[in-house]
Amino acid sequence: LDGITKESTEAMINEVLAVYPEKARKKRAPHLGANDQGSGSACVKSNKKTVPGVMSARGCAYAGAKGVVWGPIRDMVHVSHGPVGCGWYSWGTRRNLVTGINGVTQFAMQFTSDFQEKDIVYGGDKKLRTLLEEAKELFPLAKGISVLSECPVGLIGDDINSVAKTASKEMGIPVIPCNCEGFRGVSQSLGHHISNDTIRDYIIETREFAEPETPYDIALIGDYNIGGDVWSAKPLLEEIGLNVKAVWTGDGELEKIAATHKVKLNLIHCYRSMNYMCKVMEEKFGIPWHEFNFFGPTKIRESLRSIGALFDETIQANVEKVIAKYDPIMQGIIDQYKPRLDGKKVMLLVGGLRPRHTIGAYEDLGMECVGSGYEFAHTDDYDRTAPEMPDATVVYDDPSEYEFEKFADALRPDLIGSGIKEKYVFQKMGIPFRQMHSWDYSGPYHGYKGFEIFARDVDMAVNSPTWKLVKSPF
Ligand code: ICS
Repeated sequence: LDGITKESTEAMINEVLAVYPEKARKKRAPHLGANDQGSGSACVKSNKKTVPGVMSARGCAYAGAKGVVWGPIRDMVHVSHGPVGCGWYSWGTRRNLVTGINGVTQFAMQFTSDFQEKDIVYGGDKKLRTLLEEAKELFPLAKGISVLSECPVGLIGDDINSVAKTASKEMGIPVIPCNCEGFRGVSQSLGHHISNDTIRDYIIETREFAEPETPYDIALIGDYNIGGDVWSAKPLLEEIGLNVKAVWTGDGELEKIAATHKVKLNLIHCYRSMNYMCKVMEEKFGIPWHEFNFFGPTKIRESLRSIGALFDETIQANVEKVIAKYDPIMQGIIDQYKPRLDGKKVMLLVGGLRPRHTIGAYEDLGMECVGSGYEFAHTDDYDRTAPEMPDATVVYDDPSEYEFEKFADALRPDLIGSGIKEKYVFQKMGIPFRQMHSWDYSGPYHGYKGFEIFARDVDMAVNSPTWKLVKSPF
């Protein structure tokens, strides 16, 4: 990119690191780097404990289990087991939308065991047992119950596994214990892994699909229906002739997830949160898996063709028909918004997937990504990021608020895409912002349907006349 070289990026990083005490500087330095696009491998270290004392945007293992993997399954009761706050503050905020009737076919409510002091002192197992029975009585149509442990449950040594086991037997529905206490690991990422393991141990292979098998049976893995993403991605996969038999886990159904060992192919959107189960299903049932990206027409086109290549000529012909149908519509959107966004610079910091997945969509609109990073990505995510980011641009892993602000000050982006904790800081600095976790109360952003909304939202943020009224401290 214009004006960005390996030297300029490294100088910028060194300037930011210079204010740290030596010990902190040594710890943070390997997490900040200049992208080496050609290498195709990570330029930073990752998945390490956050340096104490700095502001991190990370979440916890409970968040990765309750908020991310389990919460979106619509026909189960998900119990936040522990004090009330974790359940309350993780209720509805991820915008993983669901269909159905609340309390009848979907259960998007806050269920918590609401630990009090006496539960901490005497243990909460009895309370959990009572709660499970009450939940079953109040919501007899729920297909199962997940028990998601908050920190105290692990600290006091409660045995939720045995409570769940007996309750499940006596009540006749799956009760799944998930030991996802927030203190485990270094971020929400371990919560994903623990939840994948729990699906492996308690769910998969316990059901069969009702309909007969076809060669086109697939599962859509790692789409959580944020702002309705699944409702854009699933019909698109169906339009090319595939049978989407299960969705993990956006607007998901327990029994379909449980029968996924019968599909022919797993198509995975969010690699970070669900690569574990794809690998398990490959090893155990011989199901191949394939990564794809439904952000922006360029990546959608590439993805549809790469998916088609795994099937026969019928699907491949359908893919070309679908591309030919949507390309002109997408070009219309690009013609409308690109003149307003061409050459604008964007910086990204989101969880573990979206920074690398959305770059192509910004580029479709003529924008350039000048900085990118993750809260909790691992080396395999940074490897996948290298070819997507322009060469020599800055990559930051679990950056502190200070680092992110200093990079923004140096790079002066026209847009920042990150989370709620960053939003108001940057808006007060006069920088347009989009929340790229919740789609800023908009969405869907996946698929062809999503690109139109994405383009409108980005234009609305970048070109809003409001920015003329903000006095930037820069
Ligand atoms: Fe995957 Mo926020 Fe996903 Fe990703 Fe994951 Fe989280 Fe969200 Fe973010 C997620 S599963 S909740 S795509 S829907 S934990 S936006 S890695 S941080 S980038």
